[in-house]
Amino acid sequence: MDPLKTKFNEKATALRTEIRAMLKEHGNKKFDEVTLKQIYGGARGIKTMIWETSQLDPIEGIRFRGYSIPELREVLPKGPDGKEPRPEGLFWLMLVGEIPTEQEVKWLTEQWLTRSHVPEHTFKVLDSLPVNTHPMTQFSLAIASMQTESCFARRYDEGIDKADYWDPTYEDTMNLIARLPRIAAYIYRRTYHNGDHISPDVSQDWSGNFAHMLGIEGDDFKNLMRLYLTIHADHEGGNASAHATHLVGSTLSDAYYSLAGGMNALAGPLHGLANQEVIRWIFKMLDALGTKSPSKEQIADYVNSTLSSGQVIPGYGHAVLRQPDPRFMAQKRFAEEYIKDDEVVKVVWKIFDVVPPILESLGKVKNPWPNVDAHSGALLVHYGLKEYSFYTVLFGVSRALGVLSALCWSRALGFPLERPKSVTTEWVKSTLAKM
Ligand code: FAM
Repeated sequence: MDPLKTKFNEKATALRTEIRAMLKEHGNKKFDEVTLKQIYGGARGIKTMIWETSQLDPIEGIRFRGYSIPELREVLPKGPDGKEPRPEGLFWLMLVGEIPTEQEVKWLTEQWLTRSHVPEHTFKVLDSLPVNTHPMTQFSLAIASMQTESCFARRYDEGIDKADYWDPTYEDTMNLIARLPRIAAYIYRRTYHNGDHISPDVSQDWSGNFAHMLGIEGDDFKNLMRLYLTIHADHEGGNASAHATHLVGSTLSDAYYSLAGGMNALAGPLHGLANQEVIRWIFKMLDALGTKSPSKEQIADYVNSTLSSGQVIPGYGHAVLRQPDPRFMAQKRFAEEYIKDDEVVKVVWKIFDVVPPILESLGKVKNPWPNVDAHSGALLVHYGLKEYSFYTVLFGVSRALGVLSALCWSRALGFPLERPKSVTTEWVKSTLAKM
């Protein structure tokens, strides 16, 4: 018996019935209007998708099933030393909308362990790539290569009933998430540690085992991984990795294809790749200034020179948020508690003082505050994970929890193929002429 699957099915059946009735009664009510600016402006803010697992408020930041990040830290079951939340618990919450018990989270950890076997050919695919292939390319290819194992694709071939799509999607989701730490660690060790791989430690939780396979021991790094893998998991449905996963999935491509699509979106510098860009930018700045402890004036000069060469300040700004990102604040809190004297961390905090007023003074940046990526690099570097081109893979392992639980909901609620309308500028001009 799979208690999570049973619970999910119960919740999904009830919500499906509720939505059907709601659509029957209110299906033609208006919920939004679209301006020309939004049509040309990346569809910012247009309400056009259902995403059950989390919702983003511009000021408060993300809430997962109603819980803010500080609240999650209180209520989710924690790692062995009781300090940081276990991402397994967040997955449970996102999938069924309930805070799991310690027992339920333990069950999930064990489930993922039993499902964690990576097919041999995936390692062969990875080993066939040049070792300097970007880790995100490796990650995306490894995920796609496991599509051979998709329960959904097999059941679809066999002629599955539409009403049951959610079931093999759930199985794919569980199997895929279970394998990601092994794949990510394999990529890390082959790329930066001469292929000196570390076997899983089945006595540990999902994050602890991941830290172990990366080759970074110590309880504090395991705690950092628990926090990191929790806070990066979901950011409602419109962000590029979530939306890409959703779009690919809406064609009934299985979880492997869908997640690979989402990871390709995460690999862009305006999205998940910003975490590598931030630390690269900081190290370039320290090099250029010739100091490990620059003054605020020196940082301000460097920020201005970055801006005047037409580049963005990585880790700052957001398409939705209009306050410091609570995910940034959660990492700052972690740094204050665990490593407050770290030199790079202190630089990150100085940048936090310096950058917002400068971006604000440009008069066009809608959010001058730091986002999730502004802090993570400094924490990782502290514990020895210095190879920053790997950072987006860590983000991806976490993001899979949100986008795949949302994919289960999309199949359970019977969401159709996504197909928004596009128009040409010619059409816009002729429509404007008639207005
Ligand atoms: N540095 C310099 N200029 C910035 C900026 C920044 N950090 N953030 C925004 N702007 C500029 C932006 O390029 C645009 O300029 P133009 O009109 O000349 O094209 C203008 O301000 C208005 O942009 P916006 O409406 O405030 O932001 P968008 O919604 O278009 O874009 C971001 C949002 C995140 C892509 C943008 O803030 C950015 O490029 N930030 C730096 C990259 C980054 O940190 N990305 C990670 C985002 C993170 F949350 C994630 O997805 N992991």
